[in-house]
Amino acid sequence: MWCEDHTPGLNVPWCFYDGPAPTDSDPDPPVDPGCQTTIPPEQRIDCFSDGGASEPACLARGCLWCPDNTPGLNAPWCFYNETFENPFPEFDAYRVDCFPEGGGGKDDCEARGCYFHSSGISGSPWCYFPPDNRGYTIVGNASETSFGYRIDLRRSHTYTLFGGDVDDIRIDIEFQSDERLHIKIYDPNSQRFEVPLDMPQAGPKATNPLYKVAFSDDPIFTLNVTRTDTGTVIWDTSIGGLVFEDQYLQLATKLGSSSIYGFGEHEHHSFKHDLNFISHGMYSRDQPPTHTGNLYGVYPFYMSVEEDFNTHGVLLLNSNAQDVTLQPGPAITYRTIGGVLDYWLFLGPSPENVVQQMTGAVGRTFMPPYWAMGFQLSRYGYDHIDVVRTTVSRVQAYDIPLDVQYGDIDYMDRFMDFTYDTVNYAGLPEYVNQLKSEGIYYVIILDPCIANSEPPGTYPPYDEGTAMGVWVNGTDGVTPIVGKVWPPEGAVFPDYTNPVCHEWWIKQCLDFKQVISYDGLWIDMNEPANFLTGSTEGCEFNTLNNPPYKPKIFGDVLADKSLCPDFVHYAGKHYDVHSLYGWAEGFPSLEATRQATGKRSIVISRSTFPGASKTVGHWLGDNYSQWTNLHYSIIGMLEMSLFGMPYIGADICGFNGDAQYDMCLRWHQLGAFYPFARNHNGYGYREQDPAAWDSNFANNVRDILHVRYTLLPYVYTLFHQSHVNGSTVVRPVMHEFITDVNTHEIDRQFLWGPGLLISPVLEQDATSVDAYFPDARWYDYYTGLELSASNRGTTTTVNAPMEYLPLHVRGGCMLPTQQPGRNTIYTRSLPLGIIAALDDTDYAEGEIFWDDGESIDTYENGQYYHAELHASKGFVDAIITHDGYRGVDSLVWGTIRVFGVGASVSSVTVNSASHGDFSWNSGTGELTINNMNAPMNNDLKVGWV
Ligand code: MIG
Repeated sequence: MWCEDHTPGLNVPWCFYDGPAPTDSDPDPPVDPGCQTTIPPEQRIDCFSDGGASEPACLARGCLWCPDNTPGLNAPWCFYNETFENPFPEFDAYRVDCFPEGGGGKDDCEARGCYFHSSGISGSPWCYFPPDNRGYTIVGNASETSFGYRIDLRRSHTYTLFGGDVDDIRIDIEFQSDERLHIKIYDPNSQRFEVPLDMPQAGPKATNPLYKVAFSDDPIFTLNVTRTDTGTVIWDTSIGGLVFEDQYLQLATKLGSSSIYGFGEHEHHSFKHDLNFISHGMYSRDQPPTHTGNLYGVYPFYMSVEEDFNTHGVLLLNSNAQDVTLQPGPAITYRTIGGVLDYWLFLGPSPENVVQQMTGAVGRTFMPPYWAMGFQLSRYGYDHIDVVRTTVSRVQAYDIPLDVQYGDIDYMDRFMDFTYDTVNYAGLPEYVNQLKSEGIYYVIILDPCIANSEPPGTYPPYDEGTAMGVWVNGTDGVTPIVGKVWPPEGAVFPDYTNPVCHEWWIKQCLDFKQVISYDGLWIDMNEPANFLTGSTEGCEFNTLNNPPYKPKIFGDVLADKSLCPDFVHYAGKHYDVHSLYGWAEGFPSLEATRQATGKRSIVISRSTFPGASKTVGHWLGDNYSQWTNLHYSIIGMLEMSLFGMPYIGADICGFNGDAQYDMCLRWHQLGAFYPFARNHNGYGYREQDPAAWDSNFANNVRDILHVRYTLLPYVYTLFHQSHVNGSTVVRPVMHEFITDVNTHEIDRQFLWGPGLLISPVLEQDATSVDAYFPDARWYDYYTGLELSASNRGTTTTVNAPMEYLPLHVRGGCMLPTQQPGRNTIYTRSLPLGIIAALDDTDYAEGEIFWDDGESIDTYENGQYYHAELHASKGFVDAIITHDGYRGVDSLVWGTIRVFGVGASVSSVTVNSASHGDFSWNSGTGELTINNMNAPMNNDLKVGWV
């Protein structure tokens, strides 16, 4: 044979024997017969699914080796000398992977007590749990208890996946309320880690539950949850796969519907999930958004819309590294490597009910101050305080609304918390006070970590923290571990699960308030992030740091970009509490900034967990200055709404990369409707604040922010409702129109509350939007013109030239408004107003919540104003239902816009007095009443004929 070969360094002969070379003892060796099989490539069963096949290794397994390069087929070259029948093809879509770590040939599979069959569905595992054996069986009788059921189970087999099997487990099924069902699967003989959230306790069994629970033991234990009035399956664990090992807990269940939303924190590319064996890993991580990658926060929560449009939600309260796989069955498989299986089911039945019930259990959002509704500006890389001054001034020069300016780590001295750079940021304390006098608040970033090698006595945060013993410790439980992050020279990690750490942190924040008079805190890097793997010493090799199953998360090891799992916190091993780090930091941070300012304040946090919104808002992290990221930010917001995190937004114009003009302008239009509306930029990228482009850009941003500011009383009222009832602020369209399946996949449009539809342009060069309008009356926000009846329930192309954001008000809704201005300090004394959009019955209603916008717990203390708004043919009123805030004594109602007034209007009365300043537009049907000057502390009654 002659085959040239140029592999560097190999020096193989170009002329060689075709087969084994002749030797003295065997001068004529047989030629290798080559591959001999009648099995066609498409029917081959991979004998080397664990990867790395070679011919000798393959033959050693007794399998066949036949290279095949059929394009598109990807046939295994090493395969079994047989084909396997699939006895249960109808089960392909439900299969629960018995080799989740990858690999697993037939023998390895069967050694786990699992089935090995080929599958007709791509992505369906070939090694899967048998549905009807290999599980647990009931010990004795399942007992009915005062709260529901307690069931003791025993392992029915001797197989194992990763060892550490728990033979005896217990399930408590608590009928906590008619809507809330708690199912906890745990080890009754050994205390395992449980998430320290203050969850509702079991009381007497609910009397009229929306759910029914059944179980069977034939031949293994399975659990079945259905909706009482429809019989719809919520959960049905009869697909097998219940595993309870020390470091591997798994539960799989059939679902009654393929309409699944949620799980986080991820960058998802559609709001509604693809169930084709897609996995979602969860473990908090300093990770710029990457499709399907585990990001900063952890939310093991999904919402499901049943086929008859009832909705339910399920929370797995577990903080260990974990993943879920969605199967097309539909089904779901949960896998976590620690803790217990602690499920909370919320039966809705509406999507808003589900979010209200979930937040009712984990905790509802903090009430943001009014100024937090305003526009906010930030960047990483204001290298000098003069750059901040220049930026703020030019934004002010264009009269662009601005409520909050941020200080990123640039303000610090060598990136150390509780210091500022007295060279490049000389004069910062005075500048912050100046901003405040102009009505602009200042929020500073704080990273968790504290420099550990300053000369003793020069850096109190470290000295005091060390004295109080507040750091995360190594495995001995007493020696603080050291990482490199911000600050990069070496830092210790505060253990926010320790109450003593709270004291220390609050004191540092209070002390620093004397230096920089900040108004709120931005807590970053709290996954916790580390530029090293584990610590300066790395990590030991052990079962916590190197668990037998690593969930489908980024990094070769759990310690990647973070701490070693065997490090010790007050509340447990880092292994268990890792994803709770940011959640735990939120509490003392809000407490600190509240004590420091004496006001309601805000904390914005990067890593969050269910219940975190009690103390913090969240931004979607280090996104990219790319068009695709506009769309993803809507999906991210919608998901955070489901997770009960309403104060949410993405970095407007993107963090990573240089923004471009059109994209950044469109992004301001979209971002004007982020509840947390902040333009933030990464280090070294081109300036992207709204005044950094040209006057056309700046004027457009001012205009759209004026629309936002006009609607601030509405969004503030939505936050009040979220704080009190747990409803969403940014609301999926689906939530309001659940019986319209066309709304179930909408993730390019979103609502503010029930009444305002936002349909932004998300693509380069587009000058129109294909917007879906569910069946309702819709009015153009700007002109009051009603959408034509023939477009109801259809996708309609709406014009959207460069300077225009399509906004529509829904018939039936009333939105409180206020005259816009350069920031909320000014606007809060301007006249308020009302937009009333009449529905098919010529009716509309709404409400307004108003208080001083900054005191803590004004609702709880009764120091607020609340009015119900009503409108119909011929009248609008605002009826006060609570009058506990005297600040309204100096406020007036100014303007009312009524949409959908079909007949001409000849006269108007305001509180019984004739009022001449009105107009009715025959082209649009909008009645506008101006300059009413009606006192807000009286009921308002406006009539017309
Ligand atoms: O290593 O503080 O996500 O918003 O500007 C980067 C600097 C640390 C990450 C945050 C980003 C912030 C940046 N921080």
